[in-house]
Amino acid sequence: MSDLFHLDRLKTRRQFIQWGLLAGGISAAALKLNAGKAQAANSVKIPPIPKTDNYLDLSFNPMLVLRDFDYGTLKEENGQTVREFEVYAHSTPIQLNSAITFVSWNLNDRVPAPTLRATEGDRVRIIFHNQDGHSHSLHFHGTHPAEMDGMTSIRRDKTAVYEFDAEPYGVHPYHCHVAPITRHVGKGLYGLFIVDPPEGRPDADEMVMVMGAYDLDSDGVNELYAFNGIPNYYRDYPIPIYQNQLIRLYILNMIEFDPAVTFHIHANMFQVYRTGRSLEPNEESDVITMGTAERHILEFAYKYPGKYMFHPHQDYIAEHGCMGYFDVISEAV
Ligand SMILES: [Cu+2]
Repeated sequence: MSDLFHLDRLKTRRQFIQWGLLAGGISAAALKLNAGKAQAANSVKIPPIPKTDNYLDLSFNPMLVLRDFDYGTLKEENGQTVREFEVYAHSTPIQLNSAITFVSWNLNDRVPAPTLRATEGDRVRIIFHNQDGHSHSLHFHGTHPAEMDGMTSIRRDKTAVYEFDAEPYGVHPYHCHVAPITRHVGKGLYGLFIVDPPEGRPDADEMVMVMGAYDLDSDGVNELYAFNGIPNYYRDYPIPIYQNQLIRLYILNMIEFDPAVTFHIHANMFQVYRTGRSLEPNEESDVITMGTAERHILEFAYKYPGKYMFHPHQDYIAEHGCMGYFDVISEAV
C-alpha cells in the first residue's frame, strides 16, 4: 500500500466520522458498529461535535481522537476469530501552538496512537509497518508471550506482526520500546489498548484522554504538555457532554521525565476503576495520582450545566498545556 493511498484512506475515514458527527449527533451504538459482538440498543447520546475552526495545521483532530476507537477487522482463520489491526509509523510535523511545530514520531499520523480495542479472549494481530526513517517497536502492556513483547527494534521499511490473546481485561498502554525510550515516547509513539470485559460495561459516553509531554530542546525537561497531543486544545475547544449522562473516561499518563502527575476534575467527584481491572469502583475522589504508564477508568456525570475545568493539579503542568474544559449542556430531550 502506498503512502499516498494510506493518507487518502485516513483522510476519508476522518471526514466520514466528522460528517457523521456534524450531521447532528451520532449514537454511541453507531460508533461501535465495528465491535465484534452485537451491541444492545444504546441510550447514550453524544452531543454534536462543534466545528473546530482549526487554527493549527494538524494531521488529526483531537476532538475526534476523544471518541475514536479502532476495533480492527474481524477475520475467521481455521475456526478462530482474529481481530486484526494495521498501523503505520511515520514522522509527521504537528503544530503544537501558533509558534511551535514539532516533528512527531507517531502511528497513523496522530498523537496519541490509535486507541485499539478488543474484548478479553480475542486473538489480536497488530500489523506494524515502520514507514519512518528510525527504528521503532510496539510494546504492549498486559499478558502475552515474550516473543510478542516488542523488545526487538523494527528497522525502517520493515513490517512486524504482534499476535496474542487480549488479556486481562482492563486499560493497557502500548508504546515504542526502542532506546532511548524517553525520546521515542516523548516524540509521540504511545497509545491505549482497551480490553473490554466479556460481559461489557454499562452504556456511557466513552472517551479517551492520554496525557503526554514535549521536551522541545532534548534537555530532559518538558516544555509543553497536552491531553491527546495538542497543548490547550480542550481549553480552546471545550468538550461538549450532556448533563446527567454517565461519562466513562479512559485516562493514561505517558508523560516522561516528570515521575507522576495527578488528574483532577472541577465541581464533581469520579468513581475510580484502577487500571480498568474491575467492574466495581475501587474508590471515589476528584483527584487521582498516576505515575508514568499508570491508567484508569474514571466515571462521572455532571449535575449542573456549565463549563468545568479538568487538569493535573501540578499547576505548572496545567499552565503549560495540560488544561481543558467540559462544556456540560442541558439534558438531551
Ligand atoms: Cu520508537
